[in-house]
Amino acid sequence: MIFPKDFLWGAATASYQIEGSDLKDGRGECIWYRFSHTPGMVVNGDTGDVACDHYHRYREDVTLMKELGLQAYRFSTSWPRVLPEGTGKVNPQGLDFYNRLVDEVLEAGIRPFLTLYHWDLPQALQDKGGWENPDSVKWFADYAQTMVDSLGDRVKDWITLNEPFVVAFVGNLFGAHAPGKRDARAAYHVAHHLLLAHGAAVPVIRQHVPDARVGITLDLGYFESPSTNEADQQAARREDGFKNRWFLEPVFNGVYPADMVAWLGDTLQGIDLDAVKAAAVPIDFLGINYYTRNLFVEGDSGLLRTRQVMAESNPRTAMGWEIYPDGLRSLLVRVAKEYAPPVIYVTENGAAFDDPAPANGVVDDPRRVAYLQDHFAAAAQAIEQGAPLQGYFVWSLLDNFEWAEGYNRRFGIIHIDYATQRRTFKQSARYYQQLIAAQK
Ligand code: IFM
Repeated sequence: MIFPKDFLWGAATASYQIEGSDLKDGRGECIWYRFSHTPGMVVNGDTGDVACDHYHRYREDVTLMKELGLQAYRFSTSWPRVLPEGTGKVNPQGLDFYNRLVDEVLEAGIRPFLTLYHWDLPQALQDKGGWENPDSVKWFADYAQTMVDSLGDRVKDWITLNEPFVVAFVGNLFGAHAPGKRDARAAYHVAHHLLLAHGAAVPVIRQHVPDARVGITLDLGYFESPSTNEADQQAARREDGFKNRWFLEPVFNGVYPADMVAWLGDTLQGIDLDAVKAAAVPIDFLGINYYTRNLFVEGDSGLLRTRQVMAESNPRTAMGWEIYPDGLRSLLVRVAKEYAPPVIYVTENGAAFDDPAPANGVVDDPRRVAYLQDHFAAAAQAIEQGAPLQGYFVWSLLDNFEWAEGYNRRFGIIHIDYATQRRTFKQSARYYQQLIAAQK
């Protein structure tokens, strides 16, 4: 595997998934606090109340990052920890935490990549309609300003949103994530305001941090149909429109994909579709999160009239996701060709497996090692084929709160014993450590 000399090797986390200390030190309630405390929403009734206790153990965690040899660390800030009501009065203890974290990361020689929104919307704003409310665009831009004012002198890599698809559709159409709605119209309004919020925040960041590099992270899928039947091919194309092009087209071209607009018809009622041109602000990089391939054929019900089918031959992760590294290669090359982002980072890639308990100071996770190896190789091929890929963030640094799956799914390269909060390197962490050292 050959990577460019200055390729960045990193790992990623997100605030609600690791920090814990919800409602402590002035932090306001977030939608995931409310959702996870609602019976039946998360497996085992798990919540992010304690998670990895990173809020108190961040120093130890940064030491582990340093030991791994990480060159970059992607994390997110919790909006309600900084602005408990979402707007207005700042919580100084919240800002202080992120200041200390950033200093610690820099001190370790690691480049911080800060994501402003990784799903923990202040509940106070959800009570006003959340992302369905057009005011959310301004709320987000103001929050961005608070963060750049405080950290912009040291943080130079900024990501506005993580996975707006999941925020809009898993949270508001499928109801599996906070705020738990099942309403297609609401979901498309949410997606629209997220795109406008991204467009509004980028100039705010640039204005306050002239040397900032700013991007957005999209979870892009690799969609195919196993059949050559025209209707099935169209079904896969619709899924691509739903998940990929609904965000790629606005961010790069300032328009919604015409085929999807025609398909969705009335569902989009009330949205000023032209306004999405405001999402097409120049960005310095595109973050791509890739995990799996999805196969679709024509179906007879649902908004998109598609039906997912399984590829029986390939192994799956504990999430039930097909392991398909070539989808990453293909996606990177396609996005480079069709949208020409100046730089791409894989801002998340990794896998959940049912790991054994630590034994003799290590966790044996050969399937995660193989998963990473194969996806790194696919990324190297994509670079050879012209993708401007300049860095890779493994998801995740630590086992953590996997949203509706709670602590039942482990994505970390570092194992967390939740009873003792003890951290143990998995074999995959050792593999990654050696790879980074060798690449250096
Ligand atoms: O844990 C999540 C992360 O928060 C967003 N991307 C996908 C990961 C695995 O499901």
